[in-house]
Order: sequence, then structure tokens, then C-alpha cells
Amino acid sequence: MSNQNGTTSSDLREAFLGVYSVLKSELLNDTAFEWTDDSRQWVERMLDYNVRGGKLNRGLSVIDSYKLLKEGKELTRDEVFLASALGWCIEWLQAYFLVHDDIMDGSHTRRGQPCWFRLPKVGLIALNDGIILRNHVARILKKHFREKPYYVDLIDLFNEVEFQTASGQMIDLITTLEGEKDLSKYSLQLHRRIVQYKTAYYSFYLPVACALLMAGENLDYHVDVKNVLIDMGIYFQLQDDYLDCFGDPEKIGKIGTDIEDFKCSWLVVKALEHCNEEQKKILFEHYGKADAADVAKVKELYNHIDLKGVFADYEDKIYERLTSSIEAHPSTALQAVLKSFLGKIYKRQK
Ligand code: GPP
Ligand code: MG
Ligand code: MG
Ligand code: MG
Repeated sequence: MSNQNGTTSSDLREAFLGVYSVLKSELLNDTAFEWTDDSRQWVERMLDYNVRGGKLNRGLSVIDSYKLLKEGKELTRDEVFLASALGWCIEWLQAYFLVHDDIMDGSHTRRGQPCWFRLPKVGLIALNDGIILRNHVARILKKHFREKPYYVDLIDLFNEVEFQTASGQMIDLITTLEGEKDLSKYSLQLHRRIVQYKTAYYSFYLPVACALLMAGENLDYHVDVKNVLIDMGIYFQLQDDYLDCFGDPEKIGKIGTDIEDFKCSWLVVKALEHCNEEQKKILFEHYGKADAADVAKVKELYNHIDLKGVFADYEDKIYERLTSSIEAHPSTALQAVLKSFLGKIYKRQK
């Protein structure tokens, strides 16, 4: 796994992937439950379908960040395993969010395959599978971290972040009720609040916070790192909103539903800003309808007012702003962590 020049990131990826099988096998033999062949097979299939197959960015970030925090010092096998296990906890948490989110958003595909609840034999059993996935996080933490001095902080971190995400998901959903009454209520400020909570904490802050805890740090002393990560998470969800409409479904692995779902997406907020009165009427008439013809009208309007161009300019500005806040950070190790995150998402197509 390691050599004299240090562990390369492809070695770490390999090690990370290997840890999945170990965790899965432990979960399938969890002695707190009396397994049958059927139940074991169900969970195994559910895990392989929902936990693997994503980009694994969040999970890999824990081990990448931990290595950068150690400033290039060779990681022990134990450290690689533990950082990977924490990374997988985030992937498990995300699988739970996505299984539930796809039901709530009425989505059809995810990661290039039908959403789990769309499978004929699954349906609403997917709700319980989501609960199982969330419980697996606690079981992995208990098995591998119970004796660590930072165990309580880890549990607390996962709980806090889950609460923030569920609260963000709540406002993502209830805002559409307001939008249906009056679309002009959608604003950048409202959008920012939604995406900060539903995406930024679990996708960006959580991986680095896990690495910091493992490195023995106190999270209270890293509020500035947290703030940069939250800003990056907001940028990431803004890209998600953009790709929902303009992304290639082959690359992003999902078909967008934001227009149909009346979502307070960055695109509709920007459209409201750039439309003349005539165009606003079109938007008000066709936004939030399930019919493909209505969706096409909205997309046509987005193209008319050149939202792609608006997005490209915005993306460049955000990139510059984030780069300067990263460079203002006193620790070079943390600068490297943040830069590596930004590099992974800048101008992403998937
Ligand atoms: C992403 O929103 C937000 C989540 C996945 C958080 C869900 C939280 C729960 C508590 C269930 P999105 O709907 O834009 O994501 P996607 O475009 O991937 O469906
Ligand atoms: Mg959603
Ligand atoms: Mg969704
Ligand atoms: Mg989306």
C-alpha cells in the first residue's frame, strides 16, 4: 500500500474501496439481529445498489484531508482504515438522504439507474431502507470508534449535520408551497438558506470535520475553515441546480425534476432577475407543471435570457472569491485541504 515516496492518491482510493467490503460484511453479520438468508440478501443488494456507484467525492475527501493535515507524513494502515471508515459513513449517510430525497422529489433515475424506490419489488420499503442506512452509520461508528477519545464528538457531529440537512430539506420542500402561490417570492437569499442547509454541511463541512476530529483537533477552533467549506457547498449546489436543467443526464446520472417540482432553484431565481414583464408571464404560466411541453417552454426561456452565460460569469466570480478566502487562511495544511476541494468541483460537468 505504501512505498518510500509516500502513499499516492490512487493507492488511497484502492484502500478506500477495499474498506467497503469489510464494513458491509461486518454489517451483514451484526449480532444485534438474527439474520435470515432473505434479510441478509436484501440488505446486501440494497447496499450495493445505493451506497456504491456515486463519485465517492465526499468519502474520499476524509482520507485526502487527513493526509494533508498530517502534512505528507506516511499514514499507518490503521489510520487509512479509520479515515476510510469515516468516509464510508458519509457515503452511507448520503445514500440514506438520496433514497429518501428521490421519493420526495418524484425522481426517476439516480447514478445512471432507476431510483431505488422505482424498482417494482422495492417501492416504499425504500423508506425503511433509508432508516437502516442511517442506523448503519451509528453501527460503524460504534464498532470502530467507541474507544477513541473523539467518539462523542463524532456522534454529535453526525447528529448535528443530519439535523441541519433535514431542516434544509424541509425548507426546500415547503418553499415550493409559497412559490406556487407567488413565484416572485423566490430570491437569492431564500435559495442560499435552502442550499446551505440541505447540501453544504453534509457534503463539505462533514468530511473535513471528520478528518479534523481524527487528527485530534477541536472543531470549535476551526470556524473559519467551516465558513469557507459552507460557501463552497453553496457553490456546489448551485452547480447541481444548473446541471438539473443544462447537464447531460448521461454524465450526471439523473434526469432533472426541479422545473416540474416548482423548486426554488438558482436558475429560476436568476430568471426572475433577468426577465422582462412579457417573459415573466411565460415563466409564471409554465413553471412547476409536470407536462413536458411546459418544461420545454421554461427551458426555452432560460436559453433566451442566456442563463448559461449568466452562470458562467457567476462561476468565475465565485471561484475568485473562494480562492482569496482560502489564501487568507493562516495554515498551509488547511489551505491545501480547501484548495483540493475547490479544484475537484470547479467547472464540474457531473
Ligand atoms: C440535494 O437536493 C439534497 C439532499 C440530497 C438532501 C436530502 C435530505 C434528506 C434529509 C432526505 P437535490 O434534490 O437537488 O439533489 P438531487 O439533484 O441529487 O436530487
Ligand atoms: Mg431534493
Ligand atoms: Mg432530488
Ligand atoms: Mg438537484
